[in-house]
Amino acid sequence: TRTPVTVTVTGAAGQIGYALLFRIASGHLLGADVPVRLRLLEIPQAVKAAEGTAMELDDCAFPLLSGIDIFDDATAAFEGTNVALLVGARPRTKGMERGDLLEANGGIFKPQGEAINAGAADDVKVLVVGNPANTNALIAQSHAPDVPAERFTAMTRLDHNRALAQLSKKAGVSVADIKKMTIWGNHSATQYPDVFHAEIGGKNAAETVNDQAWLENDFIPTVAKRGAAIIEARGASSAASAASAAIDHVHTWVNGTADGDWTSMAVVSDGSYGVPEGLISSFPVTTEDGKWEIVQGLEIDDFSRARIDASVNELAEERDAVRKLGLI
Ligand code: NAX
Repeated sequence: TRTPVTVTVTGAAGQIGYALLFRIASGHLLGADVPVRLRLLEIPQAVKAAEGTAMELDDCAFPLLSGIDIFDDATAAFEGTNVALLVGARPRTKGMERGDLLEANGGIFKPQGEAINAGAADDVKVLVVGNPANTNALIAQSHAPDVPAERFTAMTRLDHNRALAQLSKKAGVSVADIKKMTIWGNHSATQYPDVFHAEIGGKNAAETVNDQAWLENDFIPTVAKRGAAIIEARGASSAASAASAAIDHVHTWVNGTADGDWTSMAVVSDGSYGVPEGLISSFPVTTEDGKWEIVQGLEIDDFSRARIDASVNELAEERDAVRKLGLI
């Protein structure tokens, strides 16, 4: 039998954690033949709730789940970690300025980056879900100098999946018929969901839909503001869909993208498409053998250029702000 893969989940007692852990333990993260060992990290006040979730995980009798440990200390939680899912974060509360938000999250992601650097497995892969996800990933990455920068990623797969769903409805096709969707930039309202390179049944999606007004006034804002619409409808933020996207992100990273398709991941920029080197920005990426690569050579027209630049500028501002705060 295979050696279990160690997966650390932070914010394990939160609502995404609750939707995520059962899918990891049932084999959806890494595959139906890969045993997992869970390490859960929470703040001390939420450890008891995490213990409750662990009791339920026990009660599922998942054959692939080979153990669960719960921690309130990051150094211990990331010991030997192969896959780190950083979900816990400090939400923005009323009256909180952006600087306060970045600072509060720096207090979480700096020590977690240090802990990953100190104790994670050599092959560690990190996905940051907690917002502001791209910049939190940048903070963690900059405190893990011994871990290759490309192992730190942030989640835009939920935005990618939302874009697939919207386009499939508009075009009256299954999401499975759509390939090469792209989310560019920041996981925020400035993100740019790009259908100009997407394909529906092998044909260009933008040409197939041929409705620029829908694209500008419906598709892009609907995808970018979907998080707020879910809160409005559900009275709570996206949880099961966010967990599902996190599963997809890691599964694709580990198992590879299909031929003729790609996915969206926020990854450290090498300067591709004019995105400043070092920013953790969403790109079209292919994956193979546990490694990602930014898709090269796509033509970017003025419409797309302006939107990519706006989102990337926001990322640069966030980076400058956390630099000023001494967080990177
Ligand atoms: P919850 O507030 O339900 O859960 C967060 C959990 O994190 C809490 O249990 C809290 O105790 C824990 N936590 C706080 N600080 C911690 C620390 N230092 N170490 C370990 N655990 C800690 O939030 P939930 O709805 O689960 O959302 C989690 C994060 O995901 C939020 O930051 C949210 O904004 C973000 N999201 C990101 C998305 C994305 O696409 N990238 C989409 C969904 C979601 O909004």
